[in-house]
Amino acid sequence: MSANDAPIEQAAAALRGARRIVILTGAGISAESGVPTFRAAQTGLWARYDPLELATPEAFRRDPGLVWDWYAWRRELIGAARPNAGHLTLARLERAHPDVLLVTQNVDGLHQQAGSERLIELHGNLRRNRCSREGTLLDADPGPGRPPACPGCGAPLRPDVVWFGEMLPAEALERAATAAADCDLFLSVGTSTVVEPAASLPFAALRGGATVIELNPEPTPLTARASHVLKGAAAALLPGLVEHAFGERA
Ligand code: BJW
Repeated sequence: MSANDAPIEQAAAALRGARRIVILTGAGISAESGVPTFRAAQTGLWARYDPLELATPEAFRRDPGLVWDWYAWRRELIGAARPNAGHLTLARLERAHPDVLLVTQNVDGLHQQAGSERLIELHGNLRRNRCSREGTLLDADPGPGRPPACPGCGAPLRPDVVWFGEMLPAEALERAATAAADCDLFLSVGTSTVVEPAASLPFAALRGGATVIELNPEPTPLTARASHVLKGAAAALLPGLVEHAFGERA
């Protein structure tokens, strides 16, 4: 690899030589599927809605109907969304390489729809509900009510997502942190790298000696430390990156 090679070729060479790959995704990978990100200045969810009014346990206790309705709207949005070339490429990468772990902060389920199987969801999944008292998970249509009542105990149902101030699922976080510390290549795609503890994962990978590739149209707190920076949209850049790295195998 020479100094004249384009960033994508350098990143592809690192990917090709990697034994253990961890990929962290954020809202940016679903942007081209029509799912709004959180922090974009004009179009992001937090530009229009106050996270403290909607994405905290206190907000749900204060006004469960408002929170339920907001998530019902988001559910409709993601229900209509389809995986894009970025999601599909990561699923292909998993089939082309023996040791790939995908860690997502997204709650939209689009990686599963694209065919990814070795997947950790750090912030839950909006397609599921759970009982706000006992934690019982419910996949099925929860029935009427704002929010509907748990069929087991009658407590209000809530979306099975992680709100600010809540702990992430312990086993998922533990597996993701261990994999990040042990990998030799970490690919961060479409995340602003500001929400903890997920934001610490690429830095744990760097401390473990991994090569870190960041793919994002905008700079983040990771950009200055990343080994390779690919500036652009996930659906546009990921297919070329994986094609350069693995050719017809992916
Ligand atoms: C593209 C693109 C394209 C655009 N292609 N890219 C330590 C220090 C300071 C604070 C804390 C800390 N530890 C914990 C905290 C508090 C808090 C936190 O981190 N706050 C920070 C904001 C300061 N963390 C928590 O509360 C977490 N819990 C926890 O740690 O418990 C223990 C504890 C609690 C309190 C104190 C201390 C310890 C829980 C975090 C839960 C996050 N939940 C949400 C909502 C989920 C449900 C829902 O969907 O409504 O998760 S918030 C939201 O942010 C969502 C996302 O998963 C998450 C990350 O956002 P993401 O994915 O990065 O999206 P964006 O919009 O920020 O960025 C998109 C990126 O894509 C941008 O960079 C674009 O440029 C890029 N992009 N188009 C590629 N086409």
